[in-house]
Amino acid sequence: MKAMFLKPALGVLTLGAGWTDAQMMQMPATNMAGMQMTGPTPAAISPAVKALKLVQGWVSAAPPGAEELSAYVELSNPGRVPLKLTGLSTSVSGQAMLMNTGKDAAGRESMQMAQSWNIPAGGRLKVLPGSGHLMLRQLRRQPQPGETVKVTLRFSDGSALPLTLPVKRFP
Ligand SMILES: [Cu+2]
Repeated sequence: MKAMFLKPALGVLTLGAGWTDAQMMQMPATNMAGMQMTGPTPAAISPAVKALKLVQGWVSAAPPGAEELSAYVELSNPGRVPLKLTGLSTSVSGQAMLMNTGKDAAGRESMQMAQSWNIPAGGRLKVLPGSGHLMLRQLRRQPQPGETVKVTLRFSDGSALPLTLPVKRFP
């Protein structure tokens, strides 16, 4: 889908600082059109991914100075197509990954990067404390309770699912 935005026209106004509105109005339409740009292609999303329901989700509030933190989501898949979550990106971190958490043979807390997580048709994916988390690294800022964070989940079918998650103090 092609989307044309008016915003680039503001660039023309900035470049032409000093020009009167009347002069701007007289600019040939072709010149104006030449300054227009095609906006970024909207991220693809399949009907199956679009149908996913966010049952719950949040980003942990970051203590001062934190360089990484966890986010959690529970998704239900009402459709007949199994889906596979393969990664994510966020507005607040330079790097984000899927992490499984559990206990090692000695009973110690451990975590391990996951390549993907399946969301069965008619089933749920629970990325919740005790089982796993979305790990946000290289924080650009420390999200605080009351804020929201934009998270984009990526799927093996090429879909990108944008979510807005609240920030909560946890545990
Ligand atoms: Cu982790």
